[in-house]
Amino acid sequence: MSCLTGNLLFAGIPTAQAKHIKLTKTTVVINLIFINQLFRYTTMLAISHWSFGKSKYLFTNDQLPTTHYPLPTKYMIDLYTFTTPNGRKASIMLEEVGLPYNVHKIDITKGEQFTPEYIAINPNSKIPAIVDRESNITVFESGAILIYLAEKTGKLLPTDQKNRFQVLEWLMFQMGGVGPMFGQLNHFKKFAPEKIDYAIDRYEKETLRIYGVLDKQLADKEFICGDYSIADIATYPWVAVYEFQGLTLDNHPNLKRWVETIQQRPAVQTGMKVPS
Ligand SMILES: N[C@@H](CCC(=O)N[C@@H](CS)C(=O)NCC(=O)O)C(=O)O
Repeated sequence: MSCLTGNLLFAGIPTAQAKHIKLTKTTVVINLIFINQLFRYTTMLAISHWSFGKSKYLFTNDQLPTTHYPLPTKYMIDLYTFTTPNGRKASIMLEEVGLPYNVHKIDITKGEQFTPEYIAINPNSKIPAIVDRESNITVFESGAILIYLAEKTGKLLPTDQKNRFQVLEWLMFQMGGVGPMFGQLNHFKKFAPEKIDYAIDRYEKETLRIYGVLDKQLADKEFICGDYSIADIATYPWVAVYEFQGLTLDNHPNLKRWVETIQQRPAVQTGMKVPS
């Protein structure tokens, strides 16, 4: 007798087949096994429903596994980030404009950027990303996040066309030059399993050349575009790691003065510690 027939008997379905089945010892045993399994399954289901409901109240955001989305959150902006320069651009900006935010740590060393839940937020599987639940807008790419937050708050991005485009060109310079070049230097100098002199040399030369470009731009200005702006916020976390990269700013005094000025800002100090 098949399990299916046993199930029919258990369910008491008065089908023609079920009626004509003799209640042998085997039928009884099969039915008992089935009842036992059903009981275990329903108990499991009840427990998991109960604990899921409870978890909403028992856990804080930091304790919840980062792969569970959407998370119950306190503030309107969710920041998905990690302890890297690109992530810190977003946290510094949120601190500077004074928007409260929930921090969700995406541990890129554990591959959390590749979960389907995170890919739904950033299809490129990189940090940072933000979700603004007030406007229902999700933004990835750190440069876009800076522009979005500047526009949302009316801060750190001039509105007149000339100054606005000066900030945007230096922001693009950071996104297309500073970030990728300094990032590759980090990789080949600090993390690559194999030491490749050609790669280290290439990205170190390019990093030093970019230091020179920034140093010249800062010769007669306190900040990259005169006033403090998202161009500075984008660039700072990458220049600030010069010692980690085994470099010095001694040959670029304007850049050194700029780094020292920016690192005094309370918002920068707080933003650089996110995620803790
Ligand atoms: N252009 C992107 C770059 C983002 C990026 O490369 N993020 C790195 C951390 S700094 C990352 O998420 N890496 C994870 C990976 O490559 O798998 C941006 O500025 O947002």
